[in-house]
Amino acid sequence: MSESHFSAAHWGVYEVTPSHVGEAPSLTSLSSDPDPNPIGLDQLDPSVTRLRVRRPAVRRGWLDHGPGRNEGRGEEPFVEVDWDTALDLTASEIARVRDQHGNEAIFGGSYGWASAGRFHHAVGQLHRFYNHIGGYVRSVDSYSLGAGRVLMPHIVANMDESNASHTSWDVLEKHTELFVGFGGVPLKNTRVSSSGAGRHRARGGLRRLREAGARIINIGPVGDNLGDGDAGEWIPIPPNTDTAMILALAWVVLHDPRFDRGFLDSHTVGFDRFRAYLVGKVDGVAKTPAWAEQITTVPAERIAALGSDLLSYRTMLNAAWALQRAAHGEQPFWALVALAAMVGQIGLPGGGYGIGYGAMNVMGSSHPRLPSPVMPQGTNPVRAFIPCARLSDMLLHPGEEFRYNGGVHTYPDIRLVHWAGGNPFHHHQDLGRLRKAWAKPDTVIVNEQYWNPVARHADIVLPATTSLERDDIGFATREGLYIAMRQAMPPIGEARDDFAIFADLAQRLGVNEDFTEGLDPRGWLARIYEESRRKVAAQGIDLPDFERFWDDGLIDLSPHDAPHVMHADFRRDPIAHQLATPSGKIEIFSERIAGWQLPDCPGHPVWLEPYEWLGHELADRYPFHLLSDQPERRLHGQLDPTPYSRAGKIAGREPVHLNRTDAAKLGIADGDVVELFNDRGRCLAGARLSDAIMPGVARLATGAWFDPEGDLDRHGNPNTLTLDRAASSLSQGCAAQTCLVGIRRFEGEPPPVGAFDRPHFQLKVE
Ligand SMILES: Nc1nc2c(c(=O)[nH]1)N[C@H]1C(S)=C(S)[C@@H](COP(=O)(O)OP(=O)(O)OC[C@H]3O[C@@H](n4cnc5c(=O)[nH]c(N)nc54)[C@H](O)[C@@H]3O)O[C@H]1N2
Ligand SMILES: Nc1nc2c(c(=O)[nH]1)N[C@H]1C(S)=C(S)[C@@H](COP(=O)(O)OP(=O)(O)OC[C@H]3O[C@@H](n4cnc5c(=O)[nH]c(N)nc54)[C@H](O)[C@@H]3O)O[C@H]1N2
Ligand SMILES: [Mo]
Repeated sequence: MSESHFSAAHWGVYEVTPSHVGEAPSLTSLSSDPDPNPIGLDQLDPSVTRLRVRRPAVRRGWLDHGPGRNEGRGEEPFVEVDWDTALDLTASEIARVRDQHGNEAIFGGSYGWASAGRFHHAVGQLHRFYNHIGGYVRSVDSYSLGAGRVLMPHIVANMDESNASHTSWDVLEKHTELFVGFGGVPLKNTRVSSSGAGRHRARGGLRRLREAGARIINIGPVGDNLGDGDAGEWIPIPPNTDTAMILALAWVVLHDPRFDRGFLDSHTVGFDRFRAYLVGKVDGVAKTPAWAEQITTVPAERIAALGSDLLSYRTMLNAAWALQRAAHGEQPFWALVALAAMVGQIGLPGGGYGIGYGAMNVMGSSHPRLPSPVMPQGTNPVRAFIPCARLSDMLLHPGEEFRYNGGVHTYPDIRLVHWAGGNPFHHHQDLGRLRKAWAKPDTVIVNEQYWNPVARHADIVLPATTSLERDDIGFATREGLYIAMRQAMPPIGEARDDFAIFADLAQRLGVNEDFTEGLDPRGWLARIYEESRRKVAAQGIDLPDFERFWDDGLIDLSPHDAPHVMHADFRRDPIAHQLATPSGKIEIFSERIAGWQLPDCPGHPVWLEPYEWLGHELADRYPFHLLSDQPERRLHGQLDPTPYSRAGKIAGREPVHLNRTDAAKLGIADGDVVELFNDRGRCLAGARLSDAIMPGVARLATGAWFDPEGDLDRHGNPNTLTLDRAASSLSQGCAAQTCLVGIRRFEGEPPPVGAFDRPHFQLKVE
């Protein structure tokens, strides 16, 4: 721990300078990052470290009465215990549930982002551990891309492939003349890439695109989504209505004299079915700009003009991931791909479609695509699973059936929940409902770094280290770096690595050798690095050996950068480079999906009314569409207590962005405490007035640590309000962006925010 070295985080790479013994090291951003961001630089501030879990802790009622007495979960004080006690209790409870109810009663989905680092990835360690003791009920897909991840492989490509193969910014800069972004390209989101954003490229990419003369359009409810100064066009559109506009653009393209079927005939299937729908042969409604205007409020002439422009220029059509995190979220993605196919530029430099320029840093990278170092997880003998966003449904409705991706499955009966590296009290919708569901299992075990809402809702809390407190390897897809993440400081309190925690649980359950394979962390790092190095060598790139890499600290792959065009091979030769869809082509109509006869996801893109939206009668009671978008100053709930995150709050509460005219009508001034409410819950927030948000829309970012007092969240967590209903029976994806709320000024003295208080501890009374 002597000289300066590196550490990777999802939001960037740090240069770490150790300090004197007993003092925190100092963190700065990677010097070669052209657009570093401040997230996490202040994570060692005492106001943050005071919230670390220092010792294992057990909920009072669970300690006194054992499993199954759940009333006090999330309410009772904790009792700190020593590691041996905690591990004995945990291992014997796992053994009890396994023996009495079987491994199908253990939920180990443990969805969440955990921390960067290829070995100590907490979720992976948990899965590996449970695989060695007979398996666990897993979760599939993500909250990020619930609907998209299930739909896209049927019609064009799987999302991992897609994310890693987007056309690079250097190509866009040279060729794109018109960039149309549904949801814009919000730079705040490009701060992050899973496993370690290296050098932040989107700001520069957008700027150079603009300087090269491209016209950039942001279509969405939020106006300031296009980077520096937001110089660009903004077409406001109410949330969840994009599909109607995209269909109308397709109608315009279809009726343009320049429309050419060439690409559709050679590279797609099913266009005629879609065409029949567009012109009204299916439901008697032609999807004209005038039709779309009624739904979207976007003037028909503006849609007509834009539709024509799509054919006049080299056009990139892009959608934010948020569009599919909604009721019928499959439709905007499918419609966008269909429209891009009709425009005919897929596979041409700078043309076609993008799914999430602006969702993460990785999109648009020109770094090489290499296989990552991986920690093997073994195999899971348990077949039962859930789509991750069906968590409460599973806990509340064991034995009930659900549809997913063409199949019918059954919710298992869960007795034990174990989470490491995720926070359901951050990520899940309708937290009031989740609390009821969460009270069902006999026992909840959580490995956590901080006393955050998920730790507070556990029975047994096992304190985990942070990446600064352990050795690891940083590597993220197309981020161009291998990072030797050398331990920068000793663990705080008695925190232990998740690997060590699971190794000790494995010891108590008799599978320690299988779990560790006799290797310590350094042994594992060398093994997974060397395996990755061999695979990379097969792609013609030589990496140094592990010792050399560890000494150097960083491998920079930029000398291997190359411009990239998504689907270029497929365009050139659709037979030799066929897609992994049933037909090998882009499926504008999918026989497979149509065959499942799902009323909420038919065989081609359609407009379906969202469960809640501004066009719904519920809007009379709850007249605001709530967007719960990604937070600028943190990653989800991670690092919410940092000074940087807190500096974005209004008197300690999360800001809710409101249109000025709406606020005036409600008598709300900038900085006021307001209450957001609907039939599901209530929360407080601080009003931030803006012209860059449509009337009728409210924007409250996720991530404020849930701080309930009765049915009121005092801090501003939008998941107190969101709807816990699946996007469709195809995907069962998260539909958080489909949510209506009412808003009023909070009168009187607002209750203080308690989210960052330390939990109440009791001493163990023998
Ligand atoms: N309303 C609404 N809800 C949403 C979204 C939305 O747009 N709107 N977005 C959704 C999306 S896209 C996502 S991806 C999810 C994100 O949801 P999560 O990924 O669950 O959120 P995080 O706050 O990142 O949770 C990660 C947790 O892991 C802990 N952790 C970090 N490193 C370690 C470690 O090494 N060991 C252990 N044991 N723990 C560790 C952190 O302290 C943190 O509590 O939220 C979803 N929820
Ligand atoms: N700083 C930071 N960056 C992050 C994250 C974070 O927590 N912090 N989380 C990361 C994760 S896990 C993910 S999955 C990605 C998510 O990436 P996204 O899902 O794309 O992110 P959001 O911020 O939810 O939405 C992006 C924008 O879409 C717009 N939008 C929302 N609904 C609609 C709609 O119906 N129509 C239109 N046209 N626009 C709409 C909103 O203006 C919003 O600003 O972000 C990643 N980036
Ligand atoms: Mo996500």
